[in-house]
Parts: sequence; C-alpha cells; structure tokens
Amino acid sequence: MANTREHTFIMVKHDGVQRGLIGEIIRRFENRGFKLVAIKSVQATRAQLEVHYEDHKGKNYFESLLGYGSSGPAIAMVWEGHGVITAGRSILGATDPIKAQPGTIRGDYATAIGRNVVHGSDSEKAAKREIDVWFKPEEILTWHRAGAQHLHDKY
Ligand code: IDP
Ligand code: MG
Repeated sequence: MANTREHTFIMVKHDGVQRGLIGEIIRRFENRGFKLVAIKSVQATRAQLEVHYEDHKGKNYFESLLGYGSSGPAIAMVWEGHGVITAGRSILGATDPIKAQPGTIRGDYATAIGRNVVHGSDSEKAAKREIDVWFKPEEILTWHRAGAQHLHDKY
C-alpha cells in the first residue's frame, strides 16, 4: 500500500511572508492534491533554527540563516500525501533561484539563495526532525478527503 501518510515540513520563510506569497505557496500544494495537516505562524528562535538547520552548522551562511530566519514571522506547515517529500522539492525548485526552473516557486519568485522564500524537507529523516522542531504531535491532524479515490490510484 502506498504511504499516503507521508509527511513533509514546508515553511514559508520570513522573506516569503514579506513578499505576500503565503497564499501562492499553499495554493501550489493544494492544487497538486496534497493535504494540509498542520499550519501555524511562528516567530522562529535561533535555538529552533539551529536544530532545523543542523546540517548547515559551520557553513559561512549559517549565521545569516539564523539571523534572518529569526527576524520576523514565518509560516510552518505539514503537508501529507504519497511522495510529498520528493514532489514538494520539485514544487519548490532548486535551492539557488538562479538555477530554479520557471514554474517552480523559487524559479517564479526568488532571486537570491539567501532569500529563496520557502523551505521543504529533503528526506524522510529530515522531515521527521523538522516537524518535531515546529509542531507538537497533537498539532498534526488526521482528516479524510471526500472523493480521495479520484485523486489517488493507491490508497
Ligand atoms: P534547501 O533549502 O533547498 O533544502 P539547503 O542546501 O538545505 O537548501 O540550504 C538551506 C538554506 O540555506 C537554503 O534554502 C538557503 O536559504 C541557504 N543557503 C544554502 N546554501 C547557501 C549559500 O551558499 N549561501 C547563502 N545561503 C545558502
Ligand atoms: Mg535543505
């Protein structure tokens, strides 16, 4: 059976909030048939960002990730669906907007790697860790979409 309970962590970063892209980013995931199972606005702390970005510790941009990331609100979300981690990365586009394809969020809206408007988990392990940073387990809801059989061929 397909893992339709696969989860990914998607964040509209502070620059995405400033750019007015919250609705656009949600729309792209909704249009693709993914299910929103948790959402909240967050004022990220440096401590949360250190865990969230732990793989980047020691990089020359780490301080700016923490500094800019904690400078204002962001939108934290958990999206659910079969293949949502991989598909989510495709919806986002390449990390460096200069290389991101048109049609992706970053390819359509971002100009700089340090202002690439959105975050998405890159693996199941990262998704679990990131969801844990931003949400309590009880904040992740379960709901059934009416007509799911028309959206999925495996469920
Ligand atoms: P991702 O967001 O596509 O997963 P990662 O390589 O995990 O990309 O990097 C996390 C974030 O760190 C990026 O989204 C970007 O904002 C920032 N970042 C990554 N590499 C650089 C860099 O070389 N200069 C400045 N910022 C960077
Ligand atoms: Mg990453």
